[in-house]
Amino acid sequence: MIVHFGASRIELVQGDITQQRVDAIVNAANSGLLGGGGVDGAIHRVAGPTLMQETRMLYPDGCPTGSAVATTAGRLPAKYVFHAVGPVWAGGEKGEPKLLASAYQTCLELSLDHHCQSIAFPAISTGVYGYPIDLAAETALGVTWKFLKQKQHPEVVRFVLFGPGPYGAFARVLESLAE
Ligand code: AR6
Repeated sequence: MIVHFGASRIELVQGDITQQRVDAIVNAANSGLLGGGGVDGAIHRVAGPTLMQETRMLYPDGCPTGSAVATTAGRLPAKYVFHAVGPVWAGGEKGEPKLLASAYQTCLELSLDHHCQSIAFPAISTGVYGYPIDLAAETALGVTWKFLKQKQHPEVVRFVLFGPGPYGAFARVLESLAE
């Protein structure tokens, strides 16, 4: 599914984020930037060891929840990896929506700082961190919608959803925003 925004567009695809040919891909990291399973494991596996060397060297104190930091992308077919730290879902009353929104917002700002024309996001926090996919889709797409309306940049914001369930959840929200 593609929704156009003047010079920009939001794309939803099903697939593996490590295979995306975009300027920046976003990792769903932990605040220690220590690597792990899910998207994080897949990204580090494909990128190779330079990714971890770089995060250790540049960000020895990690990255706070609700923020993101940039590295190069090793062997991935992208220029940058933005390591974003989403919140662990704890019922929704612990500031999770705000933290998730700010993780996405920081990545979109990093894409401007690094002159990226295209960025690909996974559904941050919706795996190990347990964030309900429908609510995560509302936040992810809401932040992106507002950002593109204001900045008309980057040209492509792609959400790479892992399977039909997450894709359907994002598609329902994007359809309602585009109405
Ligand atoms: N491409 C796209 N999406 C994927 C892929 C992939 N290759 N693999 C999984 N997903 P998760 P979190 C989906 O658990 O919830 C790690 O251990 C997955 O189905 O990767 O933010 C980190 O080190 C889900 O919808 O990230 C942290 O400790 C979404 O990506 C912790 O997990 C996010 O799932 C972060 O947890």
